[in-house]
Amino acid sequence: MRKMVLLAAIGLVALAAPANAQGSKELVVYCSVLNEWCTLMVQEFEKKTGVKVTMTQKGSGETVTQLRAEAANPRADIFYGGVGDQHMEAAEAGLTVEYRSPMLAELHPWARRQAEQSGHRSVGIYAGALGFVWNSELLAKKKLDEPKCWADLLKPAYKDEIQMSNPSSSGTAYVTLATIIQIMGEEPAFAYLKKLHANINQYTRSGPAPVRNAARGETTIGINFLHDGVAEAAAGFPLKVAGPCEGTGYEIGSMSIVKGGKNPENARAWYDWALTAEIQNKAKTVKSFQVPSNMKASAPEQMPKLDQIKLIDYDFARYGSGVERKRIITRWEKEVGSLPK
Ligand code: S7P
Repeated sequence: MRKMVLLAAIGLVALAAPANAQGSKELVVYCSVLNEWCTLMVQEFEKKTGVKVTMTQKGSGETVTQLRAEAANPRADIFYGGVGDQHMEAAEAGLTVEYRSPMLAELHPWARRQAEQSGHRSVGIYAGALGFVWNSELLAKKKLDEPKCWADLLKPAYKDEIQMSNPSSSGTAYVTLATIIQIMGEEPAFAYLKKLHANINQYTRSGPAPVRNAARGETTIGINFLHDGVAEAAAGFPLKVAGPCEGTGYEIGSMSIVKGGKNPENARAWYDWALTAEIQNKAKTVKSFQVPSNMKASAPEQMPKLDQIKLIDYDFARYGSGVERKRIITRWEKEVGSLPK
């Protein structure tokens, strides 16, 4: 009888507390910033807490796809970094949980707004503007002008010289579509994207890929987050960047706690720690030059300042919505992505 009572009690405890929740020394992070930054975060967190971190690096679009696939049996605890729209999508799909970090008060209003708009299922960790990145040596060799405006990208001289990522897999590309729609209006934007198609040599799977390809001379121009271009320039590649003259959109790179993760206490510890100025200041040491969300952290010198770029009033609530996102991407696939080259 006593044995049965004991077994029942153990059963109840097991139900009440998720596996590994108490005293766990593990954490699984799906990381969507550049690999060097992911590795730095893992090393610093392990050093500080003694927790063993298992990290997988993937773009934010691909990470949301993976979180959806694993929803019945989640493997990850934290989705760190990546385009804020993707975190909104994950929140809307019920893949992440609400958490109000005590660190919220230290964050810029734009980072707190991401928290509020996602029902506190995510929070902003950095911001970065979208624009053009080009290989200045290749551009000079081909006697092409520097791109200054979205309108410039339609020039016949740029035929097959431009790369952008594919909105079906990349959050960066989705920000590009949403930006062009907000600047031009939807119908003119789609007319523009169809013309732009003639000048695109490849739609890459991941967002930062066009920058890497421009650095290595595999494309002349990329449509990217400017900080990714500045990172490759800092590594010695002949890259230049510019914000478009008509204005441009931006991302609020975000972080979320995965629903059903096995190590919720460690996830919250990572979340609070990742919002501190101390760790955010270290991103630039590994050439990640986004604007940090903690107001006490310093913005990297290397980046074009956000107040010197013509930023649009990006409608995160509308363009972060899953329904709108699906509608725009489906329309793009049907009307643009499927066009012959
Ligand atoms: O610096 C890296 C960066 O551009 O990559 C993130 C994101 O994972 C891009 O994902 P996609 O492949 O889905 O476009 C950005 O948040 C970040 O700024």
